[in-house]
Amino acid sequence: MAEETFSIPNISCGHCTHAIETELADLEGVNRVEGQIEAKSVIVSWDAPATREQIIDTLKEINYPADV
Ligand SMILES: [Cu+2]
Repeated sequence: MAEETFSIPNISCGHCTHAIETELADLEGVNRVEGQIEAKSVIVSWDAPATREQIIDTLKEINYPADV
């Protein structure tokens, strides 16, 4: 299992983290998504078939690009 904390500057409120959590949780293989409003970050745990690239691409698509 992989886990990473992604820094996402566009996070400003609970709606942002909720949108991110919902979208990432839809990806097959993603186990856990925990948004942190104050830290403007999201902790993601995943297994195959999900990939780090896929998570980063999805964040970009929903207009919450990760600062990587
Ligand atoms: Cu928001």
